Amino acid sequence: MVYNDIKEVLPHFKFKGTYVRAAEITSGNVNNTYRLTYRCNDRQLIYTLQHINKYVFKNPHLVVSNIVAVTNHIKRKLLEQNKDPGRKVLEIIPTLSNEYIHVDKDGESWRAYTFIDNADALDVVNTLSQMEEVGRGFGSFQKMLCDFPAERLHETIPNFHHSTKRFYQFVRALDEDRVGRAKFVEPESEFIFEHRVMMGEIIKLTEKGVLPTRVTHNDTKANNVLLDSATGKALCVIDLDTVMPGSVLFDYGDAIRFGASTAAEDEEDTSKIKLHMKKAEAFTRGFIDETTGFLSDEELYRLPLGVKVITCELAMRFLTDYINGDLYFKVNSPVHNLVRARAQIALLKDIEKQESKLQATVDRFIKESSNN
Ligand code: GN1
Ligand code: MG
Repeated sequence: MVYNDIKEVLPHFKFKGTYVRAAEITSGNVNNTYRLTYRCNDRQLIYTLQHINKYVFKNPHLVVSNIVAVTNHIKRKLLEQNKDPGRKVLEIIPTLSNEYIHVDKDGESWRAYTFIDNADALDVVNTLSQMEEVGRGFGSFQKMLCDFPAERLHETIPNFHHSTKRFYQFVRALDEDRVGRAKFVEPESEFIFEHRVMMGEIIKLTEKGVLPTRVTHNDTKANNVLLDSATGKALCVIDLDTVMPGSVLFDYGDAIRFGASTAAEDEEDTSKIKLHMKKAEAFTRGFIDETTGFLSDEELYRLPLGVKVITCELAMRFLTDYINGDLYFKVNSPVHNLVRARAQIALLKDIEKQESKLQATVDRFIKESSNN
């Protein structure tokens, strides 16, 4: 089944050896991803192939151009530090015509990576040491890119984390009510309206120049850091599609939102959804350890704001997509986006309850790491 979907695409890439099998990886909400196995001189080679969602990424060539720029920069840094970039940075497989994207006969875009083997991408973070490593992974990603001029990157999804513009998109969706779902989302919509000022704070501080714009990952879910299966240490940051200019507060916030929640992003039973403070603490330790020295105090002390803003923004994005009839995120049922939105709202309510504890944790690690 999977092979039939991709068989015309495979010969266009410079994969080594002969094709053995393909399996779909279903964890992403936007692109379709396949794990490919090839055999070359008795060795097994694994690749990742992705079909890029055109509705989300209007210009896939700009997406890969950002990825190439960023991965080359990281590779150069690793070599300067005498480190082997082999398993520490993604490598794109070119097409036979030396492009990074293959456009098929239907105009669909595809790209491929080498697969980093013996590494785990955690959908659920079980232990505190894993969570600390995820923090180190995203922190060192920031560190390696802290001297990369953000303005060189394309804004591949304009206003991706512009929470205020996203709020206007949400209001427009409610007004248009294309599929008649607005009547089902009154309490959730009220929650978003009540939080609109808080949601605009990062944008406001950035516009005022209090917060800098730097290269950010913008999708810092725990499963976007690969951990070495043997040592448990952070190896490599993946899913670089949304690497763009942005605020570090979103990267910190999104990682806590996803990795330090006691339940899945689409948990139906909202009573199960809380902020797991110990996991938040573990992530913060790893992240701050890697990022003090180049993040400003204005950024460091405001990291907890990122957790609130991104959780609210994502609740609103899921709700907007539900109202629009599920155009953006992949769904497994007609209420999937609504369930996701409710889960994010439940999480935000608990984050608000534990906000001062989270702030105290962040303050403590900033002080500890500046004393070292
Ligand atoms: C999407 O497809 P995935 O899982 O990499 C989305 C993120 C959301 C995330 C929520 C380009 O990411 O912004 O935070 O779902 N990516 C895009 O799970 O919109
Ligand atoms: Mg992503």
